[in-house]
Amino acid sequence: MAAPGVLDVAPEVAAALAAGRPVVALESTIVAHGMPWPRNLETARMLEAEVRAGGAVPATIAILDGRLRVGLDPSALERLAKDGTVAKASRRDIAALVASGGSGATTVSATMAIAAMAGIAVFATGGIGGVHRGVESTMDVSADLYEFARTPVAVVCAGAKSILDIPRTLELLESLGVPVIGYRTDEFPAFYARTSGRKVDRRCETAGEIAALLAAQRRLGFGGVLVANPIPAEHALDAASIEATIAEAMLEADRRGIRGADITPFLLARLNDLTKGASLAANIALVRSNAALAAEISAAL
Ligand code: PSU
Ligand code: MN
Repeated sequence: MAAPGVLDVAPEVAAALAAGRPVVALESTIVAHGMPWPRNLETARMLEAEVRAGGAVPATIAILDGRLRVGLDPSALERLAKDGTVAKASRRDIAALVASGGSGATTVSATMAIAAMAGIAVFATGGIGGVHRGVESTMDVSADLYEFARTPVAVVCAGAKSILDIPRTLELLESLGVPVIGYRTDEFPAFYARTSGRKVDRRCETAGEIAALLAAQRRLGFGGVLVANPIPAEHALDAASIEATIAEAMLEADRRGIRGADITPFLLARLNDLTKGASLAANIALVRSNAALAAEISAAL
C-alpha cells in the first residue's frame, strides 16, 4: 500500500481489501460542495447503503486533519456535510493539506488518487469535471481528465453536464488514452439527460464486461476507465428545458465573476434553485444508480 503514515484506511475497508472482497470508493466534494444541507448527508448515507446492498463495502474518501481517510465513520461524514469551510481538494491540494494538517473534500481527481493508494479499483460519483465551455479564453480543464490518464481506477458517472463542453471533453479523453464505456448505451450521457448526441468509445452490456476491461487496463499498467451510466429514464429531466436553465445559471456566474474551482458548486446550487429542486432530485437518483452499478463491477472484478 502506498503512502504509509498518511493513509488511514477504515478497518472494515482494510479487511475487505485484504480478503479480496468488493469495495467501492465514493467522493466527498459532492457532499461538501455539490448538494445543500441536509440532503447532502442523507445522500452520502444512502449511497453507502446502496453500495452495501450491492454486496460491496463503501469507502467514502476525504482529507481530515492532514490524514488521507478511506472510509469515514458517521461523525466524520456529518462533519464534512455540515462544515461549510472544508476546502474543495483536487490532486494538487493533497500535499498541502497533508503538510498543514488541513481538511479537504476530495474531487474526482483526488478521490481516484487516494483510492488507488489504498488499492481500490472502482469509484462511483455523479458527474466528472471536464473541459469547460469557453476554454478558449479560460483554459479551464478539470484535473479529473488528467487523473484518468495516470490512475487505474474505474469511475462510474452519469456523463458530464452541459455546463461542460462535451465534445471537447471527449476529444481530450481520447488524447489522454482513456477508454469511455457506455453502460447499455451508444451515446455519452449528459448527466440530467440520457443522451448528448455524442458517441461513447465502446458499449458494454454487463458489469462483467466492464470489469474485464478494467482488469486488462490494470494488467497493461494503463490508467483509468470512464464508465458512463445514463440517468434512469424515469428520473431524467427534459433536455431542452434543463439546457436553457443551465445557460441562464452560466450567464449569472459570468456576471458575478465566478470562475475556477468555484464554478461547479455555484452552478449546481443555482440550478437547484431555478428548477425548484428538480435538478437535485435527478442528481440524487443518478448517483444512486451509479453506486449500484459500481458495486456490481467491483463484485465482478
Ligand atoms: N459534477 C457534479 N457534482 C460535483 C462535481 C462535479 O455534478 O460535485 C465535483 C466533482 O468532485 C468533480 C469536481 O471532480 O466537481 C470538478 O471540479 P472542477 O471542475 O473544479 O475540476
Ligand atoms: Mn477548473
